[in-house]
Amino acid sequence: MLICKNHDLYRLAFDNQLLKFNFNHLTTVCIMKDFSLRIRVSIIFAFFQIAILQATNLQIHYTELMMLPPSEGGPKARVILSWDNAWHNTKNHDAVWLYFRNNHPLGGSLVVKVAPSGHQIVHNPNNVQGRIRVSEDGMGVFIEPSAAHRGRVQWTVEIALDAASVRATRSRENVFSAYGVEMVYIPEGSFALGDLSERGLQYSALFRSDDSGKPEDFFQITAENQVIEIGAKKGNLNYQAGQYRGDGKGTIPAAFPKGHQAFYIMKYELTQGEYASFLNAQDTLRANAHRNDRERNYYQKKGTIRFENNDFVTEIPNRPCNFITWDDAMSVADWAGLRPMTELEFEKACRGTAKPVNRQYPWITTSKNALQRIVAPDYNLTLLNGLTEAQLNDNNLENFGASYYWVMDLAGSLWERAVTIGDETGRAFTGTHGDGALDNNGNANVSGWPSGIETSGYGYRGGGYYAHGHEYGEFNPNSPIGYRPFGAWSGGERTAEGYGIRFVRTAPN
Ligand SMILES: [Ca+2]
Ligand SMILES: [Ca+2]
Repeated sequence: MLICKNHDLYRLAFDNQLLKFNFNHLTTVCIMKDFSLRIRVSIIFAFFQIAILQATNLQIHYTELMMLPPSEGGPKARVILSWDNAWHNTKNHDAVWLYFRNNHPLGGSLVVKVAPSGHQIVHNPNNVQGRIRVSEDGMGVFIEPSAAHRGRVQWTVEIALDAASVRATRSRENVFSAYGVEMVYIPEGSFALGDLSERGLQYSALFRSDDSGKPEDFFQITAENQVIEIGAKKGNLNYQAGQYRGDGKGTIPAAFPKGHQAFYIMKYELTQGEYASFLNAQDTLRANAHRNDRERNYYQKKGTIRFENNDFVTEIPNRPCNFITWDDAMSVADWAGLRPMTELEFEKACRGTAKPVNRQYPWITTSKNALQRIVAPDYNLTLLNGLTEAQLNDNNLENFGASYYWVMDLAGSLWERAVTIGDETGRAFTGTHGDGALDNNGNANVSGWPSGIETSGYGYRGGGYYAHGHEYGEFNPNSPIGYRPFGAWSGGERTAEGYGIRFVRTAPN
């Protein structure tokens, strides 16, 4: 999604003009200003751009790399970003995960880390109180409304960059780029897992075992470092073991992410626009390892990404991204500094801290009759009857298919892939975040992450939409929170039309 190259930018920068670039129905406005003042004190070697559009219109209007001397705080990124329908209420808030790369025009994406401190909001035209939380590993920052608010936010932020990583990735050709993705904050707190309905238990929902292995109650998560024994013993976590559902045994160690600690989860499923953006940042070899546009029936089954003029483009960037394997998805997560969620985090993000109700959907009720968010005949995820996400509130979650925390589409749209508690590989997951760099083949290389197809370590939750004409059922398109008939099925070829992904990140301390 590179829109300008460096030499153009140099020229344009001194023209003091307002430029508009049209891209995928997305208008990126670059306000070119007089930099003469700043040039007196610093060298601007490159600046600009990349905008990722999401359903609430996240826009990164403008990015500039300012090479300030150490006496002025060292290198900084200046970014103008905005999105609609942001919120901060008594329950939680949303956020944008913002991160930086130096990308070669021919592909090749190098991490530019952020500094531990020195970040600030420098312009706040809508007067929305915001804050910037920096990740301990320097992979990026969360920018979020920090006081009661509902509606649009726009901020100009200056993010202090790690000088060493700027030096290491800087070249005449590389283009400094900012990426953002909308997230939802899931607060720290105890919660309960499971579904005790007869149907839920048949579908291997989780429960607290009595001494004969039968359910005696929902299972409580009371601490992040809780060690959980699985199996038919009083007080254990238990479920009906079986193929695709898990081995029904083992220990979930202290380090396994349980959803008790605060974390951020993507507000929407990974979109085709975001996937195209990921592919564009990679060199040819790595992009080829993950491109999905050449798969059989791709365009008949909701795919929209095309390779044109050496760029991956899509005219429908907001459509959820299908036709990706777990490994494709993990490459995006590693590159973006995020990680997969666990199936325990999935349940927390769905229902929050309230006691579970049998056969409950993420919108807290037990019915899907009021759902107004559907996959339309044109295959776009659509709100019916003129609803817009600006109207979403705690009393109409079921119209929007929004979770207790306002995470969208956790049931329905595409199936959610999550690290499973149902096998040893999954239980060994410790929640390490991606570091922005892929291996030489373009694959994720994070310690402890599951990989492969029909191997182990992950599974599916929430149900998903396949194609028009499929009979509706308990998994098409929406599934109750607790059902996990494929909770430990680590399958899914790249040609699968109904499987997607979303990522999470543990909240900074
Ligand atoms: Ca989904
Ligand atoms: Ca890596």
